[in-house]
Amino acid sequence: MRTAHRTCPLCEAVCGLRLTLDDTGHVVSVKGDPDDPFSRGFICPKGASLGALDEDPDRLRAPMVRDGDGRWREVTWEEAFRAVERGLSGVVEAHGRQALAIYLGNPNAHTMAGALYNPPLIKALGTRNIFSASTADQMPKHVSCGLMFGDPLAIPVPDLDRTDYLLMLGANPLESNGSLCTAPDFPGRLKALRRRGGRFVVVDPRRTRTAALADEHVFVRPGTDAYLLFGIVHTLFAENLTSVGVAVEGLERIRELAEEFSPKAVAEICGVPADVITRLARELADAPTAAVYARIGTCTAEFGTVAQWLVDVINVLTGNLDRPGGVMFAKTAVEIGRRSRPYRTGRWHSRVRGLPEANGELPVATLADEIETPGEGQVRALVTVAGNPVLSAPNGTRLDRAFAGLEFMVSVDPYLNETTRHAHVILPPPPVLRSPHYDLSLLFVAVRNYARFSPPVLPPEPGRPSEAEILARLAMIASGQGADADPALLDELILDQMLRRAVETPGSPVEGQDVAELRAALDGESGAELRLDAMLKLGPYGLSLAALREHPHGLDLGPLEPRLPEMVCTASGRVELAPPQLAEDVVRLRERLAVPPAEIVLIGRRHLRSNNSWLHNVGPLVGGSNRCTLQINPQDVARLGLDGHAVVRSAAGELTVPLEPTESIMPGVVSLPHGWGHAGTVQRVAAEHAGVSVNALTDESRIDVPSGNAVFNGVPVTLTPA
Ligand SMILES: Nc1nc2c(c(=O)[nH]1)N[C@H]1C(S)=C(S)[C@@H](COP(=O)(O)OP(=O)(O)OC[C@H]3O[C@@H](n4cnc5c(=O)[nH]c(N)nc54)[C@H](O)[C@@H]3O)O[C@H]1N2
Ligand SMILES: Nc1nc2c(c(=O)[nH]1)N[C@H]1C(S)=C(S)[C@@H](COP(=O)(O)OP(=O)(O)OC[C@H]3O[C@@H](n4cnc5c(=O)[nH]c(N)nc54)[C@H](O)[C@@H]3O)O[C@H]1N2
Ligand code: SF4
Ligand SMILES: [Mo]
Repeated sequence: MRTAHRTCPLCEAVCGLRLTLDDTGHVVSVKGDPDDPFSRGFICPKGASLGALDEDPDRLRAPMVRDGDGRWREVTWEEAFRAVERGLSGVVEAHGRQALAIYLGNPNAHTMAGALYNPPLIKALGTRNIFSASTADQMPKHVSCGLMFGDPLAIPVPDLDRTDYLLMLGANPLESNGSLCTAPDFPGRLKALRRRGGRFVVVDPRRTRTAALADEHVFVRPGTDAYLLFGIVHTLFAENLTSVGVAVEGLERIRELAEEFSPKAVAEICGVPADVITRLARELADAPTAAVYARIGTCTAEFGTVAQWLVDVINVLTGNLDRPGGVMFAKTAVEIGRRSRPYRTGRWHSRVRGLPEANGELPVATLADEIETPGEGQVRALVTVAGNPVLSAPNGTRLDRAFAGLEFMVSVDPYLNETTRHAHVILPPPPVLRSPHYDLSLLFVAVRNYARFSPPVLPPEPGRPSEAEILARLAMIASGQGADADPALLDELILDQMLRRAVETPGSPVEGQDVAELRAALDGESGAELRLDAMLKLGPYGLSLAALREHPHGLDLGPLEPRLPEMVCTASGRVELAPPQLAEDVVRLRERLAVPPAEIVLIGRRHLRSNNSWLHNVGPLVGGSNRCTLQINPQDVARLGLDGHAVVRSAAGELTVPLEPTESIMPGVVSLPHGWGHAGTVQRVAAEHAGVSVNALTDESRIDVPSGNAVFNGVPVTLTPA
């Protein structure tokens, strides 16, 4: 028996784990790591199942190729990469690079490989057809922060451990463990907030476990957070409650924009009494410190970007941006230089629907259009990395059909699933415990500054490439260097560029030094580790891989500290309270006020033991409360004469679903979790708990306009007896 320590890669909470393994490498137990200064021993059932997940017999262990007759065959890595080379180069030669597309899924945010090797892969593909789960998730926050602060990665997080008042909308961290707010043991931190006399208010159309823990729960009609938040902004101005503490632009303009959205004017559409909205505004202004935080329920909605913008407008107006106890910016150990050019969107547009690019991506809501619509630039080949858009994207049913018509598809994924079954080649990454780990993508939204490197717990399997190598080889194939090119060359090229830039940057810790000497001093077992070492050495704390290896439980880098004006890179140099692009979208918000609301709308749901679409093949995580049921208020069950099951119809499709009547959901709202609807027999456990895919109902034609984000919450539906 031996003990090993590692960060959990399954959700954004980055918990430290303590694993016990036997001498065959089998994981005997997984516990929370009590010595991790950030997570302090916290663990959830998913982390505890990491061993079972890695040892799942249905995980792919060798690359797979699908032959003309539709049969899958295990092949060698060399054969697989050559098949990719043939597939991609065939499409590029016949149709050019704009016929290529890539989709990056959520786990890329949790792997070093995803963070380090997707950027060169995207570059090598040379296409503008770049899609990811971000436009089914947090793109509204990137766009609002990009336009307000000048940088889409300048995302302030609630200072959870010090705030006196937390207003949380559209998030359920007791199930999700938090998002765009990296806070291991989020539940414990919320309880601590209340214990120290703070106040915690949750706004959600469902009385969730998080709402049950709060001082107050406010029911809101799905999709109407932007109105509610405008009602708060209106009140702050009307009652002279503003106390702006940072340099801003557009104060008068935001006051004007809020004028028509008085609490009285928005109460009906939100389903929230006007006096509650007024009181929330007063409480936020009166609290010694306060933070407004909004997540998936607010982002993946028709006015996601406007709502996310107003969240930070309120944080600014109440004097809470960039101060302890308010909302603050983390400083990661790998932050190298700040952005200098102000952010903008729409540098190019999608071919079919003309939707603007944001963060270099196009909305996943238009991926099917790009594949199905003939013409110059039609997508004919797709690369997916760690994604399952057939279950996770709006109108996944249509994507399912569209993928079947692709000329070539390659997926980097450990499973043969609803999406990867359309691939011609599947390249499986090694198990989690055979990969090194550092959270390059999550710590910039952590509630404390922190760093932790986890070396692989188990050695690599002979002859099996790491995920970093798989992605590097794909990049080299895409750039025309062929299936046999050495991935180390890509690392050397990137390291050389990184170091060269650093020695030429005035004020950098290595300004004027010799690139070759710096390169020789780098440490790491792989290209990915060498690159991490370089980033740590160039980063603001002057760390290194060696320094982090000395802290196997993680290194606490202290509480968040004020970071303005450094974080702001707008053209004005100030925080923009009323960016024209967002002010423009208020027109759409105003127009919507006049449209009668749908009788019943659909929202999503997450379960603690689930993780989007891909943990349903792990026995201990399915069954019990983690089931694909439609939550519905008993009043609606009676009114519609339903019993047992119902047929749910939307503009996009229809499903028959089992009902779960519960008082915890508002009348007029129904909730179905996403990530279900498992097809096929390769994932044996998941097949027994197949469920249905809510994204057969979500409508890809409706998006949040400024960000192009999918609308998953507030989807109009009708219900009839099954
Ligand atoms: N209706 C509705 N739809 C939603 C949402 C919702 O709330 N409601 N939420 C949205 C959100 S927030 C997100 S992030 C998206 C997620 O959308 P996706 O990322 O497309 O979907 P996942 O289910 O996370 O799929 C992850 C895939 O990665 C694979 N995988 C797991 N680990 C690894 C790894 O280490 N390497 C590689 N290469 N592959 C790996 C899994 O097998 C799986 O195929 O779904 C969105 N869809
Ligand atoms: N256990 C588990 N953990 C996860 C995941 C998972 O699938 N399972 N997925 C991970 C991912 S990819 C992400 S992005 C995060 C997401 O983390 P969270 O943002 O916390 O996501 P949810 O748990 O879906 O909570 C969203 C809440 O919004 C509410 N809601 C729906 N519509 C509205 C609305 O219009 N207004 C308001 N105010 N509320 C609304 C829903 O009822 C729900 O309670 O979770 C991550 N962690
Ligand atoms: S909360 Fe998230 S990071 Fe922590 S153990 Fe659970 S899945 Fe892993
Ligand atoms: Mo997500």
